[in-house]
Amino acid sequence: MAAQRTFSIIKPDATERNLTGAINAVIEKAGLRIIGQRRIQMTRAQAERFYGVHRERPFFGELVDFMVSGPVVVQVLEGDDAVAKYRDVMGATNPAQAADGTIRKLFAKSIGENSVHGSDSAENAALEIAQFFSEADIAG
Ligand code: FUP
Repeated sequence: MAAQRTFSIIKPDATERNLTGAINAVIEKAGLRIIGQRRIQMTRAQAERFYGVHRERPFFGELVDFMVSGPVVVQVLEGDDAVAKYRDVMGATNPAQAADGTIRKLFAKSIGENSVHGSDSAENAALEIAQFFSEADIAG
């Protein structure tokens, strides 16, 4: 399979515990390349747009509050089958159900404070990357 891109966020619960490097080590060990990376304080408008698909869900308010509660690291990852591979590396949304060795099993605190985001399809990856990166800030 040709190299594919996916979008990742290292979330506030992880940056707060100084885990960016530890998470990046798991990403790189899995064979994914970090080809774009920026540490930002997300605005409420950015978080609401990013998680707009969940707007009607009961946890939406808490999710947005959490995503703006501290800095995040937005990333573009590249590799063979990157979307599916990163979903595997992340583990299940709920860390109690995540497989051994996954980022969420290793680091997540709860279903809400679950350390990382990864795109769920190539189409969404392209949209999510475009929300946070220009091509000039990505070098593969
Ligand atoms: P994932 O794709 O694994 O990040 O999971 P979802 O897209 O289903 O959920 C997005 C985020 O919403 C999760 F990372 C955390 C939050 N969430 C909750 O807080 N409670 C839930 O019951 C489900 C999701």
